[in-house]
Amino acid sequence: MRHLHIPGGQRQWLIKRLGKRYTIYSVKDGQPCMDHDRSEGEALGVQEYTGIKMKVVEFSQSFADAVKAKLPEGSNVFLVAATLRPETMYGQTCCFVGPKLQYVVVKAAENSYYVMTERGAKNIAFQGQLAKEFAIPEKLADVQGSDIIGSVVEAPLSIHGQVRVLPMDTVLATKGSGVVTSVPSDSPDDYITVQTLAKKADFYGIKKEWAELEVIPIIETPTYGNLTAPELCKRLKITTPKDAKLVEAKELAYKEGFVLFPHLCTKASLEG
Ligand code: ANZ
Repeated sequence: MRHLHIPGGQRQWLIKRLGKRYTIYSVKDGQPCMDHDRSEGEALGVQEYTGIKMKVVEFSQSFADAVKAKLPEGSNVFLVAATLRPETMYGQTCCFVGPKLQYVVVKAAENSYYVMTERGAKNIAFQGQLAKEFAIPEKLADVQGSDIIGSVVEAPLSIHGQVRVLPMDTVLATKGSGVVTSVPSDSPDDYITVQTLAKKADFYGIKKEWAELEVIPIIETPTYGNLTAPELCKRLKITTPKDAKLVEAKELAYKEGFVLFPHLCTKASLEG
């Protein structure tokens, strides 16, 4: 599933697929909106993400309490993460939500419901991805991120098969779907967050082992080996998820692992 979002805060423009072309679309006017017609967000382009659907296979008690009674019996509920690195999904070890963020449950199809931020749901509604097309989606339930933590989701391509939903304080409400797939082998943000969660499991209200799934090597790079994110965190002496050097680490990881060598897989990941 693909969807787009407009970077940079709350905008009133959404994106609608017209024929085979994406365009900035005004919900208010019910038509495409050219750059010079916008009251804000002039010159903004679109960012394409890949949506990763992760079916909830075990609900935490608070997640079940918030949503189950509001959905038909036997419904499938998916957390939908937005990623720029779908090629790294083999190494997913958990799924992050922002504990303080609000999420909604919207209908995607018969028996199928998505969990994401209201903003994310609004964006994909205008791209034919939800049950009701070209309309502000009706939310069937609200749930706070902290209530979802501890649930188990299917990670469709991950070698681990099923992973836990864990808290990440740096998840932005204004980006993607507000749900993040964690790949600690290649994302320095993800690596340092799972390390911190494992170290302070009690503080975060999780079980230590939930954050200790094996970090899987996926992409071999000449400079950083096959565990780019751990190596970069070590070299740049990054020890907390709030470290400003993470911006530089992310740039270096993208440059090496994605732009230069997107196709080099390690034996382990191919055989896994
Ligand atoms: C898996 C992954 C693996 C990612 C990897 C990156 C590297 P930029 O480039 O800054 O746009 N992400 C998605 N939504 C997010 C949110 N609401 N708050 C915080 N982080 C979010 O970053 C895009 C990446 O940021 C996405 O790709 C996602 O992590 C994360 F080796 O997915 B990625």
